[in-house]
Amino acid sequence: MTRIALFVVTMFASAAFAANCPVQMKAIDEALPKAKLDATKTAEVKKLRADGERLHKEGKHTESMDALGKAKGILGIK
Ligand SMILES: [Cu+2]
Repeated sequence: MTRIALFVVTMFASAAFAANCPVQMKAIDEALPKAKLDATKTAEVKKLRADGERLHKEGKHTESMDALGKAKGILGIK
């Protein structure tokens, strides 16, 4: 029973993450042109954004959200 419940919770969690990654990517895409970052930071955000998209496509939503979260951190958005 516990295992099934855990599985169901995991499924819901990954579905939520799956829907959330593109939202994060969009937020980054919108914030990046407006952000006043130096070249190094901009490159870092772009790299994390690209990593996030790749991980999302690979189904690694937790890792994707992690990378996208870091990019948002640099941009100073939530
Ligand atoms: Cu995802």
